[in-house]
Parts: sequence; C-alpha cells; structure tokens
Amino acid sequence: MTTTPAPRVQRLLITGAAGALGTQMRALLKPHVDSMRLSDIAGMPAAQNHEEVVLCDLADKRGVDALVAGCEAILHLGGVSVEKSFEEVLGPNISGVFHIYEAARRHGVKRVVFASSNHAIGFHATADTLQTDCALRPDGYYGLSKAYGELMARFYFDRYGIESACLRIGSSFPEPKDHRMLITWLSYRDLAELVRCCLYAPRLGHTVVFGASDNRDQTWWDNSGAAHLGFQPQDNTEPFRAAIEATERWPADAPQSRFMGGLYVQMGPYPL
Ligand code: NAI
Ligand code: 15L
Repeated sequence: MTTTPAPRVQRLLITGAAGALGTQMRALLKPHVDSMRLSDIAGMPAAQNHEEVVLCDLADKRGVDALVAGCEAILHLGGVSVEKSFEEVLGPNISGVFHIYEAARRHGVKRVVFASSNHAIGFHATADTLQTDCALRPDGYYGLSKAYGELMARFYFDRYGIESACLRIGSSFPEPKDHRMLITWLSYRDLAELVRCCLYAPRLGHTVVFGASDNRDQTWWDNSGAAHLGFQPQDNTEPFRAAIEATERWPADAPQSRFMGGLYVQMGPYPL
C-alpha cells in the first residue's frame, strides 16, 4: 500500500529571523518545511542549504512586496518587540504588518502566523481566565500595535480569505526569569510546535491562540477556542520553580501583579 506524503510548506518566510525567537525558529522549523526565506533589518548568519537570507526593513512597502513574492506561508516575528514610544513602534509594527498582509494578498500567500503578544490583552486582571475571543485590552503602544496586527489578520481573512494564526505569546525565553514567568513562560520547543500546528492545521481561518507552556498555575489563558490546532505543550516551569520562589515577589496589590501585562502596564508616557 502506498501512502501519500502530507503536504509541506515549500517556502516559509520568517521575518525577524535575526532576533531571539527568529534564530530559534530558523533551527527548529527547518525539518518541517522545504525551504526558508529569512529576513530582518539586522544581519544574521549566512544562508545554509534550503535557506535564503534577505535584508529588508518592514517599513519599506516595496521591499516587503518583493520579499514575500514566491513564499507560501509567513511566520511574522519582525518588529519592535518591547514597549516603546508610538513613533518608534509605528514603522516596524503598524506599517510593517500592513505591508506583510498586503504583500501576502498580492502574491497569493495562504497562511500567516503572526507573533502577537500577551500585551494585546495586558490590562485584563490576573484573577480572570480569558478565552481566545476576549476583548483586546492593550497595555501600551507595543500592545496596541499587536492588537492592530490581530485586527489586520481578521480583516485579510474576512475580505481575502488569507488564513492567520495570532499567537498571543506569553514569555518565550530560554527559561522563566521571575514569578510572573512561572505562569507566562513558553519554551522554544513549545513555540516551534505551536507554529508547526498553525502551518499544518487542516483549518485555520482566523485563529487566536495563547502561547504558554503547560505551566502549573497558568489559569489566565484558556485555549479551548483554538483546540482545532491540536497544540499540546510539552514543557512547564516546574524545573525552575524552586529558584524563582526563593526570590522576592511583587506586592500582590501592585499594578504589575494585578494585570496580566506585568511591568508593561506602568511604562510611558513618553516625551514629545
Ligand atoms: P527580538 O527583538 O529579538 O526580534 C525582533 C526582530 O525584529 C529583531 O531581529 C529586529 O532586528 C527585527 N526588526 C525590528 N524592526 C524591524 C524592521 N523595521 N524591519 C525588519 N525587521 C525589524 O524579539 P523576539 O523576542 O525574537 O520576538 C519576536 C516576535 O515575537 C516579536 O514580534 C515580538 O513582539 C513577539 N513576542 C515575543 C515574546 C517573547 O517572549 N520573546 C512575547 C510576545 C511576543
Ligand atoms: C513580549 O511581548 C515581549 O516581546 C517579551 O520581550 C517579554 O516582555 C514578554 O512579552 C513578556 O510579557 O514577558
């Protein structure tokens, strides 16, 4: 009996490929796609087999259009990745996400996996449990740009049928660094698996999914609305718990403890 091999993404564009997550996803997703186009405004290690490296500023509409041509799917990690002034966020994140979706439309890209952030919903209370269709409550200009990106994804699905996953990533680092991250941490391995699920789910539509590992006290985010992805995180923060619990906690009534966005809820305003 012959079996038909599962279809594979022929060329995946990864933006932000020189960054922390881009570097990890470049390595971890390689076995799951035929080839990758790796892009960033910053330099990165030279292309290996089945890779291309293309430097591009996301704020450059024509540059992004050329970047996207010939790609079947996009993992959009590029842009400002922490809280900054509106003016700093505007080009990479607001114009940038529009350029990505518009190029996706022009070149027939089928799927986009958009690195949103927990900061799109950072002003929800840590006492609550959010579903994937909860209200957007950004905690700053960075979070606003991620909320805008999620709405851009929604619009391009409703209007043009481009499927997207918006990953509300918690804290994706080599290991959790503080008490909050005991809840919000997402291992690199789990992130790569989440992206793989988004690339290959039979139906994606416009999916919002929270990105956290299988952490003991992770009661903030309920992913049942994204169950069709089949994402099962493998890692958790237990190996790091003892060391972190030996460190000082934020007071329970402090804003960074009361709201999911942590310290981001008190950043800004910025000078003229
Ligand atoms: P990072 O800052 O290490 O990587 C972002 C990359 O985007 C950098 O390499 C930077 O050079 C590139 N970039 C910035 N402006 C650009 C522009 N104008 N044109 C082209 N490229 C530009 O951040 P990290 O941690 O790798 O995050 C990747 C994505 O995931 C970001 O979109 C971030 O907002 C999102 N995310 C990350 C989380 C985390 O815990 N690491 C949590 C939530 C979201
Ligand atoms: C994010 O969105 C940032 O990209 C990352 O640097 C962390 O600050 C993370 O959120 C977090 O909330 O821990």
